Amino acid sequence: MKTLILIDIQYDFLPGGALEVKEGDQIIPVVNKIIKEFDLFVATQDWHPKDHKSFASNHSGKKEFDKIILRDQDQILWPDHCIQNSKGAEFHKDLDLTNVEAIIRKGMDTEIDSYSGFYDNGHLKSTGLAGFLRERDAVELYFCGLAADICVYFSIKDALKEGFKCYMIEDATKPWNPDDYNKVKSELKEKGCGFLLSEDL
Ligand code: VGL
Ligand code: ZN
Repeated sequence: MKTLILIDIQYDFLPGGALEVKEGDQIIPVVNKIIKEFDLFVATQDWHPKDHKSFASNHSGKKEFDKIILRDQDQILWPDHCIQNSKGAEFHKDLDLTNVEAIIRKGMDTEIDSYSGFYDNGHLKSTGLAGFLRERDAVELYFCGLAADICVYFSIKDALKEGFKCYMIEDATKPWNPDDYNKVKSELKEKGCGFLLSEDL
C-alpha cells in the first residue's frame, strides 16, 4: 500500500495567507500530478477554534512569533490562522481531492497545538491516523504539503516512531523557514526518512 499524506494545503499557508509559505502554491500542480501513483490518499487540515492558545492574539502583552510554554511544550505564538470554517482554513480550490479517503483535522483543542497529523504536540492525544493507516495496510508513507519544516516534519517524526517507512517528496513541499529545513532534513535522514522528487515515483 503506497500512501500519500498531504499536510495542510490550506489558503492560510499559501501566498497571501496569514502564515504564508513562500512559493507554497507551486506544489499544487505537482501534487495533482502524483496522486494517481498512490493506492491510498489522506490529507490533514489545521483547524483551530478562534480562541486557540497558539495565537498571539489570545495572550495579552505578547506579540506574533514570541515564544511561550503551553502545556509544558515550547510554543511559538502564531498569527491567527486556519480558523474553523474560515476561508483561510479551506484547501486550495485547485487541489484535486476527489480521491482523498480521510481528512484528519488537528489543532482543535484550544490548550495545545498540533503540528503533526498523528498526535498533538504533547503526545497526549492521537488523531487516529496511525490506526487508520494500519487498518488499511499502509506501509510506505509519502509526505508532501506545508510547511516542510513544521507540520510535515513533525508528522514524519511521529510516523517513523510508529514504524512506518517514510519518504518526503521534496518538490511537493516548501519550508516556512528555509534555514530550518536544512536542519530538519538531516535529522529526518538520520532517522531513516527517504527524500525523493516526484519524477522518481
Ligand atoms: C503549521 C504553524 C502553525 C503548519 C500549522 O501547517 O506547518 N505551522 N500551525
Ligand atoms: Zn496551526
